[in-house]
Amino acid sequence: MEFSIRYNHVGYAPKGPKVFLLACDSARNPLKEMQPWFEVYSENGERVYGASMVEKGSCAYTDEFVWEGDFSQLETSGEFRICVMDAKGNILAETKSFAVSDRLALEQLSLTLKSFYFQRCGVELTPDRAGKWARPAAHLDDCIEFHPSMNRKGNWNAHGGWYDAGDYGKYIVNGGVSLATLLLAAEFADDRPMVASNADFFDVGSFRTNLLEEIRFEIEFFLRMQDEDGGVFFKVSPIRWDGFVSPSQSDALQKRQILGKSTTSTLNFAGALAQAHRVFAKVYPSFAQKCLDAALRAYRWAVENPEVTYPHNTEGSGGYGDERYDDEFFWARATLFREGKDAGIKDLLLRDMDTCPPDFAMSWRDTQNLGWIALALQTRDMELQARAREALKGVADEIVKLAGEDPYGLSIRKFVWGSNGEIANHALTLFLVQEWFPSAAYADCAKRMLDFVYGKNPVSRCFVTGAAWSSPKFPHHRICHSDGIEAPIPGLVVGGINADRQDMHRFPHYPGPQPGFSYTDERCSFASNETAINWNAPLVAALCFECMG
Ligand code: 9MR
Repeated sequence: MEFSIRYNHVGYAPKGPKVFLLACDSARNPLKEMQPWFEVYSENGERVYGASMVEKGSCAYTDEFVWEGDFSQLETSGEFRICVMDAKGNILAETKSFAVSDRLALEQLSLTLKSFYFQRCGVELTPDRAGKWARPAAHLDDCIEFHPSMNRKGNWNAHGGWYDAGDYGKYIVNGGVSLATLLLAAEFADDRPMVASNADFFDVGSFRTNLLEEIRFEIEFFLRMQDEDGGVFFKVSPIRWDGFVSPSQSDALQKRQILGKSTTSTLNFAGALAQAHRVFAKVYPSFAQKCLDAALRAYRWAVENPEVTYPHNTEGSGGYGDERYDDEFFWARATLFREGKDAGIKDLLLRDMDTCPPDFAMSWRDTQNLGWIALALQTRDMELQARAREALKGVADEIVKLAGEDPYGLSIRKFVWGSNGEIANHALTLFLVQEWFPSAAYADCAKRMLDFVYGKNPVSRCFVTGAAWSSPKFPHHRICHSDGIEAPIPGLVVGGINADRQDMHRFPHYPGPQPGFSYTDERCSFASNETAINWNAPLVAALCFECMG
């Protein structure tokens, strides 16, 4: 029989919840009514806390029996270890040392925000900012052809933007939802103090300055992706999937093309750029106006072209296929309404609210929560605002309820592709609702979800590169595997546990047959070990809320 401790490998905040699990690889309780207990030791071996573990029961997705330990009362900073014992004092399991410090969330925030810089396409990454991961400019994409399916002659300038993930594609729908998520963080971080003075954590001044600079880099690319008629192209991709080569090698090996336009990419663009207007108005007013004008032109194109499907070509890139448009319409309309645009939008919004109820979180496919959030934040119509806030509160309450029923504290009920992104997004929903309905329960639940991402999970892995001893070493990420640097680029969250295991034909070594063990730190595991901007973005936003206290 084996016992393991599931805990946050990076550590905990002094004032935050501090929980961990003891998991035994048997679905039935082997200790019967003899409750295990734990002790926490400081760096010099002193016992600083002790308590008994609380039975959580069996975990259906891992076939484990699980107990929870809570040492939230320990509020001192330092390095600690936990040891769990049975009733007779026999040691069942021990942790490695971890930190209790109010710098941790800020360090992780800066690490994951920086990961967007490392995803930049078409520009040189300089040693002063990129360190050993510096690389020359490649994939300039400033003069590329249209995909044959578009039947269009000439070239297009689609320079810049972030690579989507471990591949070298650039996709508007995923870029847009990532932008919107980061823009939310920017809105809230506006003039709120972080837990500590933060300038030393970031490259160019404060968190907000770095964040805005990174967001603007992607928006400049977005603006280039808008066609003269207002419609927005869907993606830029290599002709065939790249091997594990560097951007420069990929450039030498094959051409890149532009594909699209679709209703989803165009509305996604409209939603993200209308929100950008709000965020940039104070700092770069003329840029902000450009974003709003572009958003309106995109929205009008979509109204004229309400059901243009996505390009189905996946020979060199992912599909991001989505045949439902009402949630994207809702998002675009709600953000435009918030920016003062009307022209019949409000009537349509009322209909959208009925057809697109809020979900636990947003995703690249289901974007209605971005509509609900925009309505909850706007001040043009207080009745709509109250309705939106209540609706999101209902969702947050459901998240808290579900999380309370799960041994690992999760509100997701299936591990899908990018589960870590989904978990971070659920946490983000809670942090947002906490802004309108202050209650410790929301933030507490959200922080426990972040613990999962940083190590308190069935595979005992910190899912963010470069963050802890158990971080992924072999992410499915082309740059990481071609740059000659042993350590992967830091700050990238990998997709994580994915019960669908779409990569079995690549022979990954998953640690067990149960759904909860569907993660492996191997390059071949694109279904569990890839990183993507839409998973990094909610992690940045959730950490930002955590840092704001
Ligand atoms: O995150 C996407 C996931 O929801 C889909 O199920 C999956 C298969 O279509 O694709 C994921 O997105 C990938 C995209 O298609 C291409 N770039 C890498 C993305 C992350 O794996």
